Amino acid sequence: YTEEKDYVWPEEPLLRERLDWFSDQKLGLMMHWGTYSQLGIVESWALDDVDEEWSRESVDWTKDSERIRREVYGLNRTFNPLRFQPELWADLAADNGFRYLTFTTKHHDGFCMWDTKTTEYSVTGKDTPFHTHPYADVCRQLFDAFRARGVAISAYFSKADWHTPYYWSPDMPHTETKRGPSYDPAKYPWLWEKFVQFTHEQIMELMTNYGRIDMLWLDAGWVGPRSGQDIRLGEVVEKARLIQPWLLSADRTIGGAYENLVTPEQTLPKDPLFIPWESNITMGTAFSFRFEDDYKSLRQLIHLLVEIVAKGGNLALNVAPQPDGRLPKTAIQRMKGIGAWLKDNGDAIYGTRPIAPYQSGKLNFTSKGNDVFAIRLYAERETMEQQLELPLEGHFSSAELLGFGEAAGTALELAKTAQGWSVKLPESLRAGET
Ligand code: FUL
Repeated sequence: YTEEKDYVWPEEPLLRERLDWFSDQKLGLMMHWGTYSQLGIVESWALDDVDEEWSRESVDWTKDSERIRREVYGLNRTFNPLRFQPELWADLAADNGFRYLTFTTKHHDGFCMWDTKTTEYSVTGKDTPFHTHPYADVCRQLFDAFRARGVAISAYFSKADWHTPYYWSPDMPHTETKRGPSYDPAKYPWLWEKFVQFTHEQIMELMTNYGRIDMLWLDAGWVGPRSGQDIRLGEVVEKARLIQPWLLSADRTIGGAYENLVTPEQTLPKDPLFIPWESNITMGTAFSFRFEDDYKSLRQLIHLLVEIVAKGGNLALNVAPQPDGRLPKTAIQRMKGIGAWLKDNGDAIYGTRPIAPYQSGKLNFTSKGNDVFAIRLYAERETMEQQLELPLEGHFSSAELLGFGEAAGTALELAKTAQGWSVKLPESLRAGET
């Protein structure tokens, strides 16, 4: 991901304001849902048993195209999520402290989850059984439902598209270009231009017909001028901003003017970053639904959130819906657990900014105005200490307890020490569970 020194701050005051807003949100819900969810494997691009591989890098197009058509492109014919309840997803997110939704309008497989005129390969395309359902326009249903509950909308859109013949063309001589397109854009500029137009049209449909969109989350960082795959992104983002002037763009091309948000994936930066960023982290082991999956524990998830926030970022936590439209039971439990924790501790999370030091042992610090929050992360069944040592500079006039439901607001004994400050933890708390 992009380092601070390569980050380009936008000049427009509205965008600066929106970046500040973004940094206040702290918790987003990312959802990868599409026809690939039926495979129950790692990603839309992982075929057969090729896990975590950019399988198409190794696929020989001429040899494997039939197999790909059968295995992946045919998935629209069975996609029929009759148990899709957008209101329920939105309630769960809003009630449990998720401030924005990042939804896969189109993943690398090219299947569109909105009502597009650009291709039949979509939820409303006639080959998709779900297209007759009143909820067929999945993006509309989700965006409206989440927005109605005060959750902001981020439209994930993969710039690479392994379905359209404008990107993966069976008719053009195949090149060795890693991560596609299947042909050399320099040799076939007219075909590449078709792809550019197709991509612009799709993005503009989303930006024009789907109400307020706060963020355009562009995946496939390799699609950009540097790799000879220039889709003239600036042109389309600026066009989109005529309709959505507040639009933040998360391009992953590394350091470009349209990478307003930096998005480390399945990882967090070693140190705090003072630019707008979010870690995209899966609740299970993959972005897409898997039939059997290991979920991170609630404790792990909360620790992740705290560490990310202490480092100045947001957590976009990925939940992978089932192919039938239901959410996995464990995902629901975890979301509720996070929500319960945030009800008690949200003040130390939302709207905060990092301070130095951001961490000291198992203590994490955040700040808001004149307040500093110290968050002690406990392992399971760890004993609570009698007092916490806070290596903080500056003057503090009082300390109080946050969290712990009823006990919130309890004044804590505060003392100046040689290294900073210390607070005593009440005896009654120390008897309870950490
Ligand atoms: C990656 C994609 O390849 C993954 O499938 C996922 O969408 C992640 C957020 O970005 O680049």
